[in-house]
Amino acid sequence: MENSWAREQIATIYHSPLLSLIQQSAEVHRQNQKSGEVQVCTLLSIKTGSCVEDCGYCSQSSRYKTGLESQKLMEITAVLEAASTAKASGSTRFCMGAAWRNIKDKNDFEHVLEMVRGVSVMGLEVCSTLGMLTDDQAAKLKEAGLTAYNHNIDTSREHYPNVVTTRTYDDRLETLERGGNAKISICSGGILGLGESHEDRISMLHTLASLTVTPESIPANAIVPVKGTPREESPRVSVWEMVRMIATARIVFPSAKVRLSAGRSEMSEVEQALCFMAGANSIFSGDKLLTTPNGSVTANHALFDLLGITSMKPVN
Ligand code: SAM
Ligand code: DTB
Ligand code: SF4
Repeated sequence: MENSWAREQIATIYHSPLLSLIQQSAEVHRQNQKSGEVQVCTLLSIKTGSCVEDCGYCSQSSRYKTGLESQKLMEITAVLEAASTAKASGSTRFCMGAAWRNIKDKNDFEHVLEMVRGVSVMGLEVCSTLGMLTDDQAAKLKEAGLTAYNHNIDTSREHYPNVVTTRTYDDRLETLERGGNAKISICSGGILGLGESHEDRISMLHTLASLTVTPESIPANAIVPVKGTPREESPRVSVWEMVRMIATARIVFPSAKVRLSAGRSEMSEVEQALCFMAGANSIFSGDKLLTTPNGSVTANHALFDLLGITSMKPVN
């Protein structure tokens, strides 16, 4: 059902008058999910920097002088400690990110599998984003207890070559396909503020809606301009753009989590509340995303109290 959208239908929703779009998305949200419930996730960069890819927004690409300190794969115990702290602070999903083009077999992958197993037995949902996957790696991650695999398509097929040149759009779709075939939930979304048009945003949603396996979560990131990258001068994305995108995503994917991701710490409480009303129902909590600052856990608790939001329970 969810993946039977025609591009024109998505375009019509996207271009609706903003207030009526928000009303419609809030209604879809209320009918399909518990509104007032938001999933709280924690991100951890388990391997940082020195990435061979050239994603034009990324602090971790070795092509750009961003001043980021690289770190090899973290120790398993340190990762499990971070997951335990995340759980104690109220997160129900733990997402591990590695600055790899693709997962290499042998030691590093075995360590990641161990991390996945360890986080999974804590009763947290486990997500990872490790670059491109093979079928065999996907099966092993699933077996270790991985809930979801994050791999963003970032933008439309047409605009993509203006953002990344070292791997293709089809490479990304193939990885998503592999995760889905292994029965891992798919987490895939994109970034606003990469110089894309409204048509690109609509196409991106249409691509996501046309995947063989419908995404279980859709991150909506606003560009975080990182000094030294080609996107360092990107202007801030207006909250109205974020709200329009989130509301459209909510209507197109009624059962998915729509995650208000990068850029949230730049938003006021009122702006975040608007995003929740438009259908966002997942956030990253904690001081840091992967390499850039995020709002504090205390600020999140205060916002949830203010808005009467409760934290979603894990599915596994
Ligand atoms: N290396 C892995 C990959 O690319 O699949 C995982 C890590 S990558 C940093 C995860 C996602 O974060 C990217 O696909 C992108 O959508 C988002 N992201 C990275 N840097 C960002 C930035 N400066 N602003 C907004 N989103 C960003
Ligand atoms: C996603 O879409 N956003 C998160 C998560 N998936 C891995 C990452 C955001 C990264 C923002 C820039 C940084 O902190 O390096
Ligand atoms: Fe590497 Fe991922 Fe950053 Fe691209 S987004 S440069 S693949 S870490």
